[in-house]
Amino acid sequence: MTISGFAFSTLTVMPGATVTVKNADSAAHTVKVNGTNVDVNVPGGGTATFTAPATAGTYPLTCDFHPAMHGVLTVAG
Ligand SMILES: [Cu+2]
Repeated sequence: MTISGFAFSTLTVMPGATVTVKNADSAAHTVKVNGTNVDVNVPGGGTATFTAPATAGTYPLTCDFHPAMHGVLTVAG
């Protein structure tokens, strides 16, 4: 997954996959996977990883720092 221009790229992953997030912005972001306890900090110009949910579904993504940021993570069944 990439964060660029204060926007999350869309991504479909398998359950439990390790997801790498690359932040192309100079600002720090978080990836909060709503409905789970995942909320990782991604430094400006940096990367972070998290484990995708084990249950298939569509999970809204938000950023703690920028309430206007919304994305979607799809976990394939
Ligand atoms: Cu952000």
